[in-house]
Order: sequence, then C-alpha cells, then structure tokens
Amino acid sequence: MAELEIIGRPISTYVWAARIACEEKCVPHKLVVAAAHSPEISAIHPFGKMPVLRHGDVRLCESRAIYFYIDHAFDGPPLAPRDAVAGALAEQWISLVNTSIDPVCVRQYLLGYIFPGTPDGSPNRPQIEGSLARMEAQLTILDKAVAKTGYLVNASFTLADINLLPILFYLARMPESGPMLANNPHLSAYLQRHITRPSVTATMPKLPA
Ligand SMILES: N[C@@H](CCC(=O)N[C@@H](CS)C(=O)NCC(=O)O)C(=O)O
Repeated sequence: MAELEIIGRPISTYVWAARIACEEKCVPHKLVVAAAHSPEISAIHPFGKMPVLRHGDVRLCESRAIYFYIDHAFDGPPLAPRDAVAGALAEQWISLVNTSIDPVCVRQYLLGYIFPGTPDGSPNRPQIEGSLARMEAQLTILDKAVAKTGYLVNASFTLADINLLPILFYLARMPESGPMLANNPHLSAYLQRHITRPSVTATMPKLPA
C-alpha cells in the first residue's frame, strides 16, 4: 500500500501530534506540507482544518480519528490502552485538552502572538491578557494530573500525552506561559522528560531562532 501521508503544516500542534503517533507506532509516513483551507486539505476536511490523512483509499480528517486509524490499522505498541478504563481515561484527557485547553492556551493565547490579527502584526495584547487567568488554572490542573506517575493515564505514554506535548512545548517558549509552566514543577518535569522521546524530536517543527 502507498505510504501514509499526514497533510498540514509542521508547526500545528495537531499535525505534530499525529506525526508523533506515527513514530511511536513505527508507521512509515510522509508529511505533505499544505495550509489550512488549501485544496488538498479541504478535499478531506469539511472545514478545511489540518491535519488530514491519506493512506491508499483511506481519507480522514480530525486528529482523534487519525490517531484511531494509526493505532488500529497497524501492528506495533498500542497508543491507547486497550483496557476499558485506561482507554477511556486516555479519551477523557484528549477531550479535555481539545475542548478546554486548546481553545484557551492555543487559539486564544498562542495565536495572539502567532496570528495576532492586529493592523501592524504586533501581539494581540487584549486577546493574550484575556487568556492568562484561565491558562494558569488549566496548567495547575495538568500539574496535578501528572504529579503521581509522570503520565496522564496510569504509568504509560499514551495518545493523551502525545496530544498534549506539542501544546506544552510552545507554552514553555512564550513570555507569560513559560514562567507559569515553570511554577508547576510536575508539569515542567513531565515536559522535559517526554520532549526528548525519539518520536517527538524526530518530528519537532523547526522554529525561527
Ligand atoms: N478538531 C480538529 C482541530 C484541528 C485544528 O484546529 N487545526 C488548526 C491548526 S492547529 C487549523 O487547521 N486551523 C485553521 C482553521 O481553523 O481554519 C482536530 O482535532 O484535528
């Protein structure tokens, strides 16, 4: 069968997570660089969002569906626990990150710097300031979640961790979220430990210096 393709931009947190999942599962894959709403992406995602996946006749959008496919279509170590409770906990954390943490920490805070939408391209201060209190509370919740074992689910690296790591990577580099993260010792240690995994370093986006 043709090589699996993940389509999107490498700096996208969701694209990066899908690529980490491929690496963890030892699935050969290729990144096809394309922008949101480009014809290549809009042919698969009804709202033009990245990532999308092509593999032979299979076409998928939405990161959770893509994770599921990567995890179930190939041999290799399970990315989500097959035990019902642990598997549900992984789903729970993916959902919490995607529905609560991504909207504040990525869409509101990080994009306030990256795509500020200001006339002169300067950071969108009202948008950034408006995210800070909620971001701080969310990082405290995550710190508690990883405090006991160093993972989100039990004591193993799962899709829940894969889905969160790209977000923490970016937060660690930004002026307000960096110190906030450093104030959460368990979460900081979690990031430092997992960011060195071969699957993560092999797919890490190249950022401007
Ligand atoms: N629910 C989608 C969200 C994907 C998403 O928001 N991707 C962003 C890049 S990180 C995107 O394509 N944004 C463009 C847009 O929303 O128009 C998923 O889980 O894949």
